[in-house]
Amino acid sequence: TLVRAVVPGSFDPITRGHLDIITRARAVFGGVVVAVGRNTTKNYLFDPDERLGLVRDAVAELAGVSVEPIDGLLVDFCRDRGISVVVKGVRFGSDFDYELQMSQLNRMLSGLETVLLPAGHEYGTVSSSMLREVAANHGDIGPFVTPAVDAAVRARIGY
Ligand code: COD
Repeated sequence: TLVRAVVPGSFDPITRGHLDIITRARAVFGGVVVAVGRNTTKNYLFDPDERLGLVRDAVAELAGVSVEPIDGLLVDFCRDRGISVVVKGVRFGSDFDYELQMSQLNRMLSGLETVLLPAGHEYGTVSSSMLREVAANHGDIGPFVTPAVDAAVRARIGY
């Protein structure tokens, strides 16, 4: 397929769960644009440029995957690039409720379609917020992230 998809997220920081969704989205679609955005209800550990840099590093080896920041609405980001599909990962029921609500809003705003991928079994329950909590208490998040993300988190928190 030549159809490209956007995989949006906060990526604070990017985890192996996010990487699984990005890799699987790329296997289904002809190209993937990873959009590093802002959820105004969240407090971030890393600023937008840091999150963008960590995502770029994590996907550097994946062919057909590019990374860009989103400033405004996801629907405008997609329209500007001629992309009509967004891919999201779903871990548990609460993700589904949230993604269902966002997908209906996005489709009413611009016709943007959402494809939900079930989380993979290996990293399916990992969340950036839980990893931030583990790291804040100086735990080891190494198995769940890339070495560069592990180093960046340790440097930020100081352990
Ligand atoms: N396995 C599978 N999927 C996962 C995993 C995992 N372990 N961890 C996370 N995911 C999925 C999430 O379910 C989500 O689909 C995606 O990965 C990104 O997750 P986060 O937590 O990094 O990102 P969010 O949910 O904070 O991102 C929100 C956006 C930035 C996408 C959203 O706020 C947005 O679209 N912002 C732009 C402004 C806008 O248009 N707002 C209105 C939207 S209606």
